[in-house]
Amino acid sequence: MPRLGWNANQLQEKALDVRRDIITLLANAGSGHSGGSLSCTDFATALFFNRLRVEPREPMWEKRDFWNFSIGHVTPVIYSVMAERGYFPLKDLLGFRQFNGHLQGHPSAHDTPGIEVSAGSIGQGLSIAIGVALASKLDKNPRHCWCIMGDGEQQEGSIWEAAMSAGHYKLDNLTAIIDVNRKQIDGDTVDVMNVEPLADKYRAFNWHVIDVDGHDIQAILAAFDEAENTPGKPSVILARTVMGKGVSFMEDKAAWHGNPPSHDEAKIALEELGTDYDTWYKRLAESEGSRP
Ligand SMILES: Cc1ncc(C[n+]2csc(CCOP(=O)(O)OP(=O)(O)O)c2C)c(N)n1
Repeated sequence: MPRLGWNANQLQEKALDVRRDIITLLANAGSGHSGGSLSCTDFATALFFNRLRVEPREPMWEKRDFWNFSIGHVTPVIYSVMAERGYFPLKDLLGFRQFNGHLQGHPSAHDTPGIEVSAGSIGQGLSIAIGVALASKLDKNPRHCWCIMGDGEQQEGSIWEAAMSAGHYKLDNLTAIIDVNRKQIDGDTVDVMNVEPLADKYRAFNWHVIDVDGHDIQAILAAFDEAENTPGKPSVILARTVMGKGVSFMEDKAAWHGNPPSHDEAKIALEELGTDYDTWYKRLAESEGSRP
């Protein structure tokens, strides 16, 4: 099974690369979602480089683990981890949000190999992952299904209908990860419409709940182990994160939900991330892809 199994130190370094990719592709495109992409970076990197059984050069490999981002707007992190993992060349990240490119602003299964579920309309992804998890059980396919959601997204009623069915069908081959960054497009989630206590709600729907610091890679890996090995119920990992994590002027600010950094802001951000814009742009532009 092609699971990479990288350790926490390796993942920490890769997460830094992913943050640098995110800033560079956003500044280059001049549009896109910074905040949620940076809050998801640590667990997304851990998922792709430690956990998922996937074959990036053969995205439809029959026994692949299933993954989908129900928060389709976080394409900067989705495409960055995909490129770093070898689904397509890193230089493609510079084609983000360009006409006729294959990396659209929201994920498109028609355009990007490896993206199985088009997204953008939030609240839909969990239902799709549940369908795949149910079908996988019927097919006796040993794959695990991973669905990433946002905390603001939990305000969608469709999520709870899905959550009820996953608990009912005891889908222990399904793990949801919720990016609990406490912010959403219009401000603080608690003010827009409070979704907490998420742990109690998911427990009431017969889920196994794991509450972690979503930037502590070691804790994330332990949560993955626990989720995969809890029998008889689906698991949800409540990843407590900070919107815009890693870039001082973006951290914990809802204003960065859907905005890209300007070139000047990207320069500052990349310095904070230990590199500079020209170096990182060149790394992407001249790369044919880094297959680990
Ligand atoms: C059905 C639907 N309604 C509204 C939107 C607009 N929208 C996009 S993201 C978002 C907020 C999502 O908040 P959260 O899940 O916390 O994501 P984050 O802000 O952390 O990236 C909204 C309302 C949408 N994409 N789809």
